[in-house]
Amino acid sequence: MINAMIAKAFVRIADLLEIDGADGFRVNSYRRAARVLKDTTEDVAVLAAEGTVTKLPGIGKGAASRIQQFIDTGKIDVLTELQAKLPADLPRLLDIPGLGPKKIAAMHAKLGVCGFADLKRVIESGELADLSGFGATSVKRIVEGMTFLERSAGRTPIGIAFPIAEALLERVRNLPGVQRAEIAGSLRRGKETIGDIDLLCEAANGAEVVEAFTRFEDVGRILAAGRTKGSVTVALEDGRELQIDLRVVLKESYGAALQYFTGSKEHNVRLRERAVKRKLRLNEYGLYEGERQIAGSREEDIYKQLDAPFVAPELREDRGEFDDKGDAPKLVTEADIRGDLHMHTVASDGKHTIDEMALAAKDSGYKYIAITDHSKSSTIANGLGVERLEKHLTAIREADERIVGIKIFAGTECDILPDGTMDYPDDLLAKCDWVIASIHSAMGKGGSGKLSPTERTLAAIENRYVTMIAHPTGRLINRRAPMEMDMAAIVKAAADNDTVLEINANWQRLDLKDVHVRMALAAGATIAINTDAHSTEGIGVLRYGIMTARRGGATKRDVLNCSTLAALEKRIAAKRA
Ligand code: DGT
Ligand code: CA
Ligand code: CA
Ligand code: ZN
Repeated sequence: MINAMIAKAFVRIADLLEIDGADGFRVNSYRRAARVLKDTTEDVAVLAAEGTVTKLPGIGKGAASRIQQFIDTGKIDVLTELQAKLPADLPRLLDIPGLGPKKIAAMHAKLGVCGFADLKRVIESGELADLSGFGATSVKRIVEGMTFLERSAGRTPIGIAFPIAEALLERVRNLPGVQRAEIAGSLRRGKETIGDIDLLCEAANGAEVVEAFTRFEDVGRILAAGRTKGSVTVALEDGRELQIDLRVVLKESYGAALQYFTGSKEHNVRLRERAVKRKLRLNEYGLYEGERQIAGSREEDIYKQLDAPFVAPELREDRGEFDDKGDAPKLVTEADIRGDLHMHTVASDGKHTIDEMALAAKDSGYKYIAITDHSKSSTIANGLGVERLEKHLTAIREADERIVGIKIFAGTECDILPDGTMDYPDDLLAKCDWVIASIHSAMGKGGSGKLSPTERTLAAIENRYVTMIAHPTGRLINRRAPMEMDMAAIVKAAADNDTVLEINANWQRLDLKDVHVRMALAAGATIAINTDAHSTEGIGVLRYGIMTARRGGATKRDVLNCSTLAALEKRIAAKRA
């Protein structure tokens, strides 16, 4: 649907208007219209064709004409004019976490800041801290935001890169002469963000394959095109470019090349050391004893000939993957998952009903789900007050009666408040089958009498009705740094109190992240891999959570939602007893 694109353009207009110092009423009308467009289930293109867009709340004649303009031309004049009017670098400051349009407007108007270079200058000179509305703490937060942005710059979240890579892979596989093809690089290792996409294929006619690859539609620029390698770019929705490398190799080198280009570089260094120790030579063409190739066509053979267990791609980070003497761990797979314990519906900020979510989950082969809408303090997410929650629990249980073949737990995603208490009283939590606790507000450090995120989380972990902590560190990949937390204390408390820690599979979160999963498992805590789906399509992000779990070394025994319904029910009861 075009709704999301128009909503994005409206948010952009609101941001730029605000930077430009426009009056608040005008700014807010764009923001409100954007929210309405995002929330409505009706296709705005259809409404526009019928001439009924203004029926939507908050969409007046002006907004309607801008929507029409976008549908007709893909552009909106107001936006084009604002972009021309403001210094080109100025809106980019919006990418800095913790820096909004109001502050940017002030530094532009009062200090003449036009972009990153100016911002750095007024920070160093102290002018920014002296500006009214800023101060030392606020400047410190901006500096942290800039550092965070620099570190994440240029890396693409896996959830954006993976679908692009899969579509290209499919087309490479269909090219004449191509025998087999796979995704390599950091994407095959399931890293949360990737620098570029690496594809590998086997074919004898390399030059032709590369040539055809560079002519795929969607290709932006061609960076290189030879007999064994092609590099191109594709444009991303946010205007950035993503690089794709395709390597073409012969049959006898395919496995060695797959191993080499999967990386990581650090893992490859360790593997090559093993080869050297055995007086062998390893490169992207094969494993050699003198001039004789002893492995190359199949990736497994490389590891076997080096007396190493086959290391799953997700573990190839030189984090001790060669230390285990016995068999490699049997990492969790998507097929092991039997249910989803974190899902939203239209009752709070989801798009689909209880029945729609349950049926979609059942179609995916799930045996159980938990419906967990937001609690009352999450007002922007339309969180449920006490009465609405009680009604909702009844509705979920009715749906559970009605729909056969899948168990639907009546749950809640309850906010952990700034004072460490839960957003609902214990007697209400006791009425839920499944209680998720999570932090959605006041994510700063705490201090001066306020509780820290660690203290709040520990309080929730110790609550006997809380079964799971969702997205424990609160980060948003490339957008918001994690809360500062004592993860060692949290994983230990989770293990001690039988409270589950979530891997939120949403690719913007992936929280817990890989190294935290490792810590949690080492401490003896149980994890769950959930989608936090806000729509039936949201169920599809599970794969990213699985890759993160595998990077953390998780087997199906470590993952609560791999257990049977009976075992799950026993576990929930045990914590409450
Ligand atoms: P990225 O793209 O930054 O997310 O990370 P990777 O791991 O995909 O790195 P990339 O695309 O530069 O190279 C793909 C793989 O190729 C890398 O994981 C290992 C291998 N490789 C590339 N250059 C070297 C190198 O100089 N030495 C070794 N040992 N391996 C390399
Ligand atoms: Ca790469
Ligand atoms: Ca690459
Ligand atoms: Zn949620």
